[in-house]
Amino acid sequence: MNKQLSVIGVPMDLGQMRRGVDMGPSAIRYAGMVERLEQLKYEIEDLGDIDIPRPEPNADNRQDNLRNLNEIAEGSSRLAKSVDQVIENKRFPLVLGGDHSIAMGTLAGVAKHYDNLGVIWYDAHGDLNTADSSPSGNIHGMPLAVSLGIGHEKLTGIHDYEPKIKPENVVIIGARSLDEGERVLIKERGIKVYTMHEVDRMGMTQVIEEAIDYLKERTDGVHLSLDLDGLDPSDAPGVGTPVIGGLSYRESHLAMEMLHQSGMITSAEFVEVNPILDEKNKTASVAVGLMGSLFGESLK
Ligand code: 6HN
Ligand code: MN
Ligand code: MN
Ligand code: MN
Repeated sequence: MNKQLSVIGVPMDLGQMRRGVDMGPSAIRYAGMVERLEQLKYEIEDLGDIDIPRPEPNADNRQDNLRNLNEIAEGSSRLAKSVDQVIENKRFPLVLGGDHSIAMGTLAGVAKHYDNLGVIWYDAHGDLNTADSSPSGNIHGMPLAVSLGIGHEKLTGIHDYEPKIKPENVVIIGARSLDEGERVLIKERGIKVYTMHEVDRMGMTQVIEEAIDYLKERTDGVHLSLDLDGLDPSDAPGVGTPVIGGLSYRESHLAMEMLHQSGMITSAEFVEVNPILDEKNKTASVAVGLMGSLFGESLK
């Protein structure tokens, strides 16, 4: 793994309705991220936080069922530039959210550097909605679709190219809340999904082994987009859209260790940590624990 990490915070809360997730990057840093990774002999540069535009007071921000469209597009394009530069500098981008809408910006900055970027989308949700299929108008439910080139052009065109990724290079893990339009897209585009049903039947070991083999065959880099609501709310309560019946900390810890051993992860983001909804910074600490495993902590 690249031993030079650049951390980028993204205090974005415009992709959904609950305030507080903009404090996710601070909460994760406060939970000891830098110290934890320094112990693993990484050289860490913290680039601070991306400046996120604030919406005009009283503006009609739900135009076209895309709440805060312009501000999110602008914030994401700033993030894309920063991530792009980090990779240009031969460093590993580690992005801290913020709600999951930021993945549009992260992927825009990363995917330019690969012919076939793979993506592991670790999440209770598919984040494959468009303005037409979205039940909420919340853009944090859309970033995977947008990155595939499906959605409003202000979003799909972030960083001036599209699509960022191909459907056959995506693996979703932990899904248990998919909207109707998302299911259609998964079938139509042939996106690989391990729902909780598969995780329960096969076990996390086999799920990750298969995912690694699948991505190894077809990709030249893999981005991990980890939404903390992929975990069960008992382990990660500080998220805006919790769904019961999720992945345990132990399963996730194992998944991260196996991904580390695969050596295939080339960029990562940890999103949806909301300290206001959390219990004593538990969810941020879980995020840091998972980073420890992803970046190579082991007891032997
Ligand atoms: N996330 N599918 C729901 C929606 O509003 O589109 C929930 C999305 C959650 C998004 O957790 O990143
Ligand atoms: Mn998500
Ligand atoms: Mn989610
Ligand atoms: Mn560990």
